[in-house]
Amino acid sequence: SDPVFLITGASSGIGAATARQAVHAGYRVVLAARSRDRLDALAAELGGSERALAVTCDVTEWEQQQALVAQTLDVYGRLDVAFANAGFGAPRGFLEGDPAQWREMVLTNVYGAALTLRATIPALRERRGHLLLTGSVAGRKAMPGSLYSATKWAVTAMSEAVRQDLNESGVRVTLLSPGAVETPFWDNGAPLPHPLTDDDIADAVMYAVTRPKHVDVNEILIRPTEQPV
Ligand code: NJP
Repeated sequence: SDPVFLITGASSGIGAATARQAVHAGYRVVLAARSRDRLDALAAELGGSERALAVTCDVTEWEQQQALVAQTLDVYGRLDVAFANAGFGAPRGFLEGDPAQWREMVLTNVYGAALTLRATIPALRERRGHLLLTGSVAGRKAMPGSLYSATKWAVTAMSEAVRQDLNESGVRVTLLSPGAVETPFWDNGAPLPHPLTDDDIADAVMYAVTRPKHVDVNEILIRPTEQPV
């Protein structure tokens, strides 16, 4: 049977672009996010239940992440690649940020990603599979006043910590660290004239997963050519 590629944050942007490319490359995909309608539309576009399974999942809820993996194994019988990609950036910094939004952001970007690792690793180990995370350039370089940046530093650290946990089990770990990508992440349009596209990041994901099994691409950092920091 064809290998299975699970993606959180699959309802738009980088996650949706990756799902399209993964199906094109011969994977069956599991699409996870909170927006049922958008997941259903994408699953239909990708060929329906033979190729794409839409699962409603809030990544901040452990039971929902467990159910996501359980449903994946029930329906498709295996899990080969998991992409912990769901996340968002609360606007404004330490001077005027909204604590309620901060709570959601920390839970989504940090705790949610950790739960995805926790839920998927047992099945990935069985397949000697591949784990990917979406960090950020902001997870390598602190951005002024940005708690978002701090959440992505946590993702960077998590990727290296889990890699060391997993390297003996044959599971590969890749961190994607993008600069500005034109997606709904930016409410009012990306802040650069020539941002990356969601497919630029999906290309990098597919590069990492299609290397030979002895090659573990640990991090891919990509900026739009004109992005200074
Ligand atoms: O943004 P967007 P991106 N549970 O808004 C989902 C990082 N990044 O593709 O739940 C489950 O199109 C949400 O789905 P829904 C960024 O930090 C971006 O740009 O239906 N899912 C949607 O599918 C993030 O980690 C840029 O609302 C949840 C998806 O997440 C990743 O790239 C730069 C959720 C967000 O898709 C993908 O973002 C960079 C939850 N609780 C890093 N909350 C950039 N765009 O410039 C949200 O360095 N989602």
